[in-house]
Amino acid sequence: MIKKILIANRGEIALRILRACKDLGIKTVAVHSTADADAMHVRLADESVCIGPASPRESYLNIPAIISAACITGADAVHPGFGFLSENPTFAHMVEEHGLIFIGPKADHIVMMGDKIMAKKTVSRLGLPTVPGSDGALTKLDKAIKLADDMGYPVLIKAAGGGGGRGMKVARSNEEFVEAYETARREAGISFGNDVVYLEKYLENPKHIEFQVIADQYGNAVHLGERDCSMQRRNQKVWEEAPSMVLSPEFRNEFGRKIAKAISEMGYVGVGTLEFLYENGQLYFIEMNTRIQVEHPITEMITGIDIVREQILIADGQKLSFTQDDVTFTGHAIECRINAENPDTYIPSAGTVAKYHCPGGPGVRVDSFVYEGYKIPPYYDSLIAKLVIHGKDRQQCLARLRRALNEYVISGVDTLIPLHLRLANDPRIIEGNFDIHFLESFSKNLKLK
Ligand code: MV4
Repeated sequence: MIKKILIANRGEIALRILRACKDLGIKTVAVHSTADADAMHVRLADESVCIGPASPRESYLNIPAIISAACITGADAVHPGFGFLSENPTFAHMVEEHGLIFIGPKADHIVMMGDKIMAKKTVSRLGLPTVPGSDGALTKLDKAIKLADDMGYPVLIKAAGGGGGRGMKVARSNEEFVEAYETARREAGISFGNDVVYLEKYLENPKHIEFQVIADQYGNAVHLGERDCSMQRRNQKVWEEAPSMVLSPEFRNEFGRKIAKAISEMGYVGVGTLEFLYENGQLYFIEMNTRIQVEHPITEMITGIDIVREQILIADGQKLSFTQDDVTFTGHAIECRINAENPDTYIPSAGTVAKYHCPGGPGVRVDSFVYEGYKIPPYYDSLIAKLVIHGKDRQQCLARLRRALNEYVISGVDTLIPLHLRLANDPRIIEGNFDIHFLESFSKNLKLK
């Protein structure tokens, strides 16, 4: 049994992993930069190691420092959380090379899903629907133009090494294609060191639906339903929901089981999220994430499954303690990301938390690492809390969300709380009528007022 885990992350996910470890009686090692010496996960961990200065490159991305910390503290395993090194196959491999358990999928699967062309090919071969487009990389401009003409515009040119919305260019006509193609390749080469691009039919107004899966080392794979992550701004998720409002229980059951079967056939181990676009009643696969996701708590709220706990038990070589038939979906959950940002401009707002009061009561969970007097460092992402609400149905969930947002006190820095209150009171949101473009237009309209 794993006895000690080094948590190679910071912020709320570090605290989340630490809590799962404590529930399992597993010792914890926190690593931190000089800027995070006073962080909550450092205070609550059994041991802590400073791994470098504030800059992520010298601390949370510093592979030798993190592995050294694991070795000198005698950790058995390393949990990468999300972001930072969580989808870095070299890190996964180096951890294993040093005789430690990497709490995540095999490095080969991280590589496979990190290449968006290979990911689509793999998932398509396993029988899941993908967005129509090129069969592989676009290598010759004339062939690419012909394919785009044949597919019909608009088309989307995507970087194989991209993902999360980075490195995408829309072409709405033959005349726009060449510039979009050349810009996409140039920017991909600069951003990802890989200028390989591929083509997809551009879906104009989709929803963003992602399925959570979990698989043990014995081929048992289970889906935990889907999440609607359409409420995004510049590809940054702000508000997520489970279940979505568009899938019927029958469709969820059938499609989810197809996904789980594909994951099992791939020999995938650990937690994973398959991202789809939903349009005209169809789901189209776009990419797969091989890490725990920020929004995992809403799936936990409707299934009652502690996903981080299961991740650790899988890494420890244990069989999944539940089958697909054991998984049930109860009620509705919404997660609001509380970023330290201006609610109108989204400009990050670092500073000291003057007053802090958490909401509570039925159906309210707050995953946060801040406290009164905490100084929010400017070096990292602006997520300071996740407000996670559960209700018997979506309307009760929204009512509880409005109550909790009104109870939540964070002063001294700007936060997205006012934005979430506006969203939770908007008739289109209450109706569930939003796609991936909603928040951009909602935010623009606000600025005009
Ligand atoms: C798309 C798309 C429309 N058509 N692919 C953005 C993030 C990455 N997961 C893929 N993304 C998109 N891929 C096709 N063929 C629209 C987006 C997209 C998006 C997707 C989900 C949530 C928010 C988004 C915001 C902008 C673009």
